[in-house]
Amino acid sequence: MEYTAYIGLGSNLPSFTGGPAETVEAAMRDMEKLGMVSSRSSLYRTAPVGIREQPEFINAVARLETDFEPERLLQKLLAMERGFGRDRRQSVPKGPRTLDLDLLLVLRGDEPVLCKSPALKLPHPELPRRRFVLEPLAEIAPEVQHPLLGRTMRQLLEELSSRDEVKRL
Ligand code: PH2
Ligand code: MG
Ligand code: MG
Repeated sequence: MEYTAYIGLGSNLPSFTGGPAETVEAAMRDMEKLGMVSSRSSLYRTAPVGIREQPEFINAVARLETDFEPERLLQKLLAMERGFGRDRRQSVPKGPRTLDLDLLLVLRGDEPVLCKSPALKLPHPELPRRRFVLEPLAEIAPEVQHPLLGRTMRQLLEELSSRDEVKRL
């Protein structure tokens, strides 16, 4: 398939499938509709970053092989979020959500896709700062390079100063 996409999953509210862990598991299975999930991280229980007064998150990362180009894939992921009950009109940015699917990094063959449109930034600008992303990402893609920083995911994790609480389940 043409693209390899690393997708961050997050949930801190229940959905029709169950609690956040069940929701993330169900979303991983649902992603098979968009291509082939060729790798997935463990689940991580993580302390909320940004707005601290909200429930703990379950986070994970999946690697998806897909023929959808990144903007199209993003539309598909946003539709999946809605399918799990997320309503962006009635929620606070960075606040509690049933399902968050973030495009972190996309490769076309071996070449990273760079994107700076209002709707989509690739690689995800927050990736190097977020332990709840880097822990699961480094678990499945330790040697993958960040295309702008020239550091592998393992190195970015090692160099991360934030000590946000992240527990592998
Ligand atoms: N997502 C946010 C804001 N804060 N904190 C954790 N632990 N996990 C998340 O996925 C998360 C967050 C906005 O997308
Ligand atoms: Mg997010
Ligand atoms: Mg998001």
